[in-house]
Amino acid sequence: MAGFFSRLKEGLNKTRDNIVAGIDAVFYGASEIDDDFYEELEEILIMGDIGVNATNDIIERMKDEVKKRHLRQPSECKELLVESIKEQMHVEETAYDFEKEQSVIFIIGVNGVGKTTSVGKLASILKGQGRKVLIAAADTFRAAAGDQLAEWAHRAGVDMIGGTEGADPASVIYDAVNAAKARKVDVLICDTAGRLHNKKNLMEELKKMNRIIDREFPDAHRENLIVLDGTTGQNALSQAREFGEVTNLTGIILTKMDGTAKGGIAVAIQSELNVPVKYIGVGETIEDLQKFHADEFVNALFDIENEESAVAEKVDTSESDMSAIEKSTEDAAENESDTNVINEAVEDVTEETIEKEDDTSVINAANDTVDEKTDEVEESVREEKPKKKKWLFW
Ligand SMILES: Nc1nc2c(ncn2[C@@H]2O[C@H](COP(=O)(O)OP(=O)(O)O)[C@@H](O)[C@H]2O)c(=O)[nH]1
Ligand SMILES: [Mg+2]
Repeated sequence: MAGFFSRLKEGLNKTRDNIVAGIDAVFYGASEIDDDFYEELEEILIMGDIGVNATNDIIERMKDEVKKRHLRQPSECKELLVESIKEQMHVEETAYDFEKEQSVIFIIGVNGVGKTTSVGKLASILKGQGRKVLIAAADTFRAAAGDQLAEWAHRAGVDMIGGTEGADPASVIYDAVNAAKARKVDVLICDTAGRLHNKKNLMEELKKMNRIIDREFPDAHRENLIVLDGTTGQNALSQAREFGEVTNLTGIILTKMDGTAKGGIAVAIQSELNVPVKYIGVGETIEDLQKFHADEFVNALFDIENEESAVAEKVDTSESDMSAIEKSTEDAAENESDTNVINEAVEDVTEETIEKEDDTSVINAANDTVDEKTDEVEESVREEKPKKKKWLFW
């Protein structure tokens, strides 16, 4: 989880440079909250691919809050921005009900966006949750597509139903749905083609596959996820609209969020389409898909450390923290030797008390040593208390 947060943060470097530097200039450059301030902010957000709808919502909300809270300084608005993006992108926990129920996940999207890869990653996540997963290779258009998915099935450790090249994709779906029922599979994930001989053909084929699932498996929870490539910016929106005409989209998998400067598209997609981003991909390996968490995403985007990542990343990377850990280990060792000194002093006192019962001055001196050492130990223990979490508003 924390490792994923580091990858997400690193992946969003370019987006952060693209959007956040500009936003900073507005928040810290403007002298007052006036029309110019709002206009400049609006321009930066739209240029950062956040989209017209989301930008308007953000600005309107900011205006309201500025009035309500009697804010005067432009810099005070930054937190409002962060909060309103988080709110806009919040995904309800019920959006993931399909993970727990008997469901069919239909994966669609144009060529090369990362469908097959995401099917593999998702199969691995669900298998990890103890679900029985089956995947269907309904991209029979390209010869290599079935082999590529078989490789992912192998990596994820799940079964696959496929068809030969050129086979009718709807018949693969038919077989897979019936195999899923017969084998009492929890989740069937269907990979599909991104391109057929022409677009109309593809859309008709998708409708047909949908009808087969509806007819053959009416009780299954249906989840239709469109895969969109985060690097394509606004194009992703038009793809989603087109596929939305033939399939009832229930969620989005946003891939390639590593290394894009257009990560702001995640905000636009959610607000323009009113379909939640449910997963994001930040790399090509099997671990690089994660549920979308608005707080985590916005914190990564705005470089705000959150609790889990702060703990893990400190241990992970920070050299100064490593030396702090070493130092506290040394301190602990010292404390131990201090404790020995105390014990020795106590033993000395006891022996001497027995030997010279009337020699109170020796006892007092030894007691002083004990008190001193106890103070020192307590002091060093106090210094070792963990530091409070830190919020980095840049
Ligand atoms: N960097 C990166 N590459 C990805 C991600 N998801 C998929 N890819 C790559 O995108 C390419 C196309 O993926 P593929 O799953 O075959 O796309 P499909 O045509 O939609 O099935 C492959 O080289 C993948 O490794 C991601 O989240 N990040
Ligand atoms: Mg594919």
